[in-house]
Amino acid sequence: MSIEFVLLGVSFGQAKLAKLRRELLTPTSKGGGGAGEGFDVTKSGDARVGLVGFPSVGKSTLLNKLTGTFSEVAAYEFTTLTCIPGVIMYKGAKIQLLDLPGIIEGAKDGKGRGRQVISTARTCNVILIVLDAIKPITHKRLIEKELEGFGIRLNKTPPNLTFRRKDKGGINFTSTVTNTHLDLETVKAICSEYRIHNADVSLRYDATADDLIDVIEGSRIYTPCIYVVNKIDQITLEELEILDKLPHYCPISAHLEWNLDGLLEKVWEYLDLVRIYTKPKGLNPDYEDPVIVSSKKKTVEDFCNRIHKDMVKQFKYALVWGSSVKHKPQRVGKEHELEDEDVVQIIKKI
Ligand SMILES: Nc1nc2c(ncn2[C@@H]2O[C@H](COP(=O)(O)OP(=O)(O)OP(=O)(O)O)[C@@H](O)[C@H]2O)c(=O)[nH]1
Ligand SMILES: [Mg+2]
Repeated sequence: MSIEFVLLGVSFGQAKLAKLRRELLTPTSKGGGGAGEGFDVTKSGDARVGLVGFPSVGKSTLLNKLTGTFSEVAAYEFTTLTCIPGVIMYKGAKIQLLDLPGIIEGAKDGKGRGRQVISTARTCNVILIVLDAIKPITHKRLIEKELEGFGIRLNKTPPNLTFRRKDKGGINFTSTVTNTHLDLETVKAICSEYRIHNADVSLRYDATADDLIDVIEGSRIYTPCIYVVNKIDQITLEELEILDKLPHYCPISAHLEWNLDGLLEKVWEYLDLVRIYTKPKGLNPDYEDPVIVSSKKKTVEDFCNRIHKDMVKQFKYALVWGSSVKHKPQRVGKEHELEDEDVVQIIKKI
């Protein structure tokens, strides 16, 4: 009995906290504060990658080395005061890299330019959390907390659970697996915190209270993240080996340009982009300038839309060469899913 009460207490607390966080993010009056507003930098290219970290970890140095763009570098903190975009051309894709001001603890609650930085991070396809190899590794968790508090979920997939509001019938809880975190009482407690008294909740895995809160609140963003540990020129080989155990990690020295190729390869992997080569009728495919689509939206229709918004209206069928098809070429419709490095020829209606 007492254990149940403790559990209930935890979930009450979590739900309350989550609600508080949301209220913090909601602007209190129109035009006031500008909460949730990022920096005014236009999205361009095929994907956007953001550099997030404490001051002086080497974000600007990294932007300069990777993109050739100039962003001021200095030994003092808060050198960068706004968002500076640069461009990386990689495997035919144009990747926008954003240098951002350093954030501090409490950034999500409005300290420094934190909110603007994190709002901009929300618009990125991949986030690079830059850490200083000579600073405590606990900094990793501090930065994660700031991003999480702003609704960004790092290297996570959306919770596989259904939450449906109803008009009546109370709270209904079903699960296809054994749950160690949630039971009917906890689910009811969380729902009541949001003044929800009628809903169906069904789980297909061992979800936590936080997972349920994420789904109830919505507006979560699921972003792949790489922990870039910079300044490895300052540590010993033994220390590097310990760092090596971190998941999603990439060691570099921006200043000495160590392992920047390794970092780009990892960024490419986490962006999970698909390159499609176009083949005009009677000509060779254009291998220099692929059309880039995301691996989540890679149908022939998505490909057409990347070229021109009206293209799909004239679409009759497509000929495809590559790993998504058996025959070379194969005739496909606009629902067909393409794979990396496929060659496509669009046949239009006459
Ligand atoms: N030893 C070493 N120093 C580095 C490296 N990268 C950057 N630095 C130094 O670290 C200091 C801070 O670098 P910046 O690139 O300005 O850092 P930042 O993260 O952009 O800092 P803010 O804009 O203040 O947030 C500078 O003195 C750099 O020369 C590296 O790989 N090794
Ligand atoms: Mg900087």
